[in-house]
Amino acid sequence: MKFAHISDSHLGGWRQPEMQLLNIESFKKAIECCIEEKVEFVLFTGDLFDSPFPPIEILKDTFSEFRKLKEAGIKSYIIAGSHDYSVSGKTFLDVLEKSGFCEICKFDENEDKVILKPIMHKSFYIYGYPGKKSGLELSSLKKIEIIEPYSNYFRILMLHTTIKEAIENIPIDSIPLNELPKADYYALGHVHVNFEKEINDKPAVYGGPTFPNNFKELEDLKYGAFYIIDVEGYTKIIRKEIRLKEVDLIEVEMEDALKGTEQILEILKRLNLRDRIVLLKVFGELKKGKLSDIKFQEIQDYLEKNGVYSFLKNTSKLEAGKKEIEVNLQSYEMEKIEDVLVKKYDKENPSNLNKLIFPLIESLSLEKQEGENSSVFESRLFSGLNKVLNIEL
Ligand SMILES: [Mn+2]
Repeated sequence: MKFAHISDSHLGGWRQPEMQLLNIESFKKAIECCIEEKVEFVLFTGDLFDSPFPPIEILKDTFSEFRKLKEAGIKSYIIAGSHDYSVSGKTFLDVLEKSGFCEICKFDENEDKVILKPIMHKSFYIYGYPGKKSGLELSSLKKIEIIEPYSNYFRILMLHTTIKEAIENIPIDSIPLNELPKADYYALGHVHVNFEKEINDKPAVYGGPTFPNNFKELEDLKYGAFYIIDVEGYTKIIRKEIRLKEVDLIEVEMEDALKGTEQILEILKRLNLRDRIVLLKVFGELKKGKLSDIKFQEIQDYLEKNGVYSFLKNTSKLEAGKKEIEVNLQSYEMEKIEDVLVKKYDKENPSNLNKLIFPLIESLSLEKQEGENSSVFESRLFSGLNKVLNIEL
């Protein structure tokens, strides 16, 4: 008997339309594979959606995928994640459940304890507790109890949180697995890493993401993934990579921004990047020119003409030389003025937080799209902000 574990799909995530498409296509691929493999059921361990109120187009696609599972006789069991959780308790996961496409894990919670109620599926007992914003689920997880199954049943514990074993020494709030009820399979979501480990002989697996969520994740993970778990005899964990497009990371060290465009184009011209995702990372300390001297639009036009699927850039490790502070404020370009003022401020008031100023300005300059309602826009805005501030993983 097999089941599948899908996590952190963040449907509706990504600002670039072609990346949003790839995100949903990756999810569809995972569902298609679950049907081909004839799994018993699929576990969704949170952040199915990127926000509690996803756009209609995303909902249409998602519902149609859940319908395919249902028509194939495959059950879907689900918990909310930190992104699709809402304080009011109302999310689109409830709509999915009410329309008969999935079952959300239930529990009783009071001040002293949290009792997880099992979903029983043949010889499986499936328990789950949702993730919340900013790791607020951790205090509840410390007081979890489960309604025990009959002895031979296979126990699955679904959680959307950070376990200590997955982050090692990074100072983030987390919970060690041995503080949780015993399970035969820990189906985890939240941290976007490639993590599968046996802890006390039992597998603990972060199931996602089904597609990387940002530049950094594309760089680290390249592709999305999900898992199939075969419990015939012994428990076998099979990682299924979802490779729809190849990813190329191009790193350019730069000293002279005035020659930057040329320098980058020269490198790109040597490569065949047709239909690939190009990640351009420019780093170094500028001795001449400034960031705005690099003509990224020209680079993008070149890549588009050569059939690149998507072009993403990251210049956060490109530091401006000291000269730049001298830029004349008489040049009325807004970006330049901001740049000068922020650098001046940073010099007078050094703080690590100053690094957040530009990412925050960029993130806050998000515009409401046509037909997008305020709550969707707001959650898109906040989700971007959270990423900048590293509130969510
Ligand atoms: Mn996530």
